[in-house]
Amino acid sequence: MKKPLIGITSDDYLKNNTPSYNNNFILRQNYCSVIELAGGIPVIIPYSNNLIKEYSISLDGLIISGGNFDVDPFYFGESINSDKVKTKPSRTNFEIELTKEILNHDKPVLGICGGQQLLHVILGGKLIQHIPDEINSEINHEQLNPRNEPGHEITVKRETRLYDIVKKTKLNVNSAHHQAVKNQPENVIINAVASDGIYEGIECNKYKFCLGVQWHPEYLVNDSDIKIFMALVDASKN
Ligand SMILES: [Mn+2]
Repeated sequence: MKKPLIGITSDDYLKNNTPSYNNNFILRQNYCSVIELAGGIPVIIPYSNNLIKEYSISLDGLIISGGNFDVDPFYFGESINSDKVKTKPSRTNFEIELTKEILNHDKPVLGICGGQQLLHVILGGKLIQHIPDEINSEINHEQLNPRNEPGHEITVKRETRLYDIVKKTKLNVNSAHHQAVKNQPENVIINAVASDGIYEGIECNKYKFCLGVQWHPEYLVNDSDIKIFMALVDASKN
């Protein structure tokens, strides 16, 4: 049986912050190695708005990766309210258009960290623009220890897709985010929560497989993390 082709959106790296032929599309290796481990074929997706239709036809599933930037609050009807918000307009625009087209084909989508936040916005949700501005938390969601170690615990809600995948109500996860999902619009199910109330995962059962996690499971911090990628790969088989 053919292994499913899983696209992973890339980040951009502008050398000296100026557009030039030295620019790069980049992606951390473990996004790719976990897909290989889970039985899929990883492929890194460069941004080209001209190829969105072709990408959505060729790919069997999509990972929206994270990055050190934020979705422009314009997309959820707000203006920027924190100087900690950094945007990447061309990346966000491409990821929104690609994800919508993949969802139109009802192909599986997994949003990771900032990718989960983008997925939430596509599904009609809003984001907390900077957690410390809005929530008094005992948890530092930008953990200081390495990302291959846990940052905090989360509670997975029963009767969710995520629970079906991990079969546990408590997970120790890493945490590298200063924004978070803010609300629960129609069609969005919050499937995981931290002890301070910050939402740590979303899903939408309007689609075959539409899942977002606030942590970075590609670091395989706990035994359940690989199951998320196996579920994505499995759902991407036709
Ligand atoms: Mn967190």
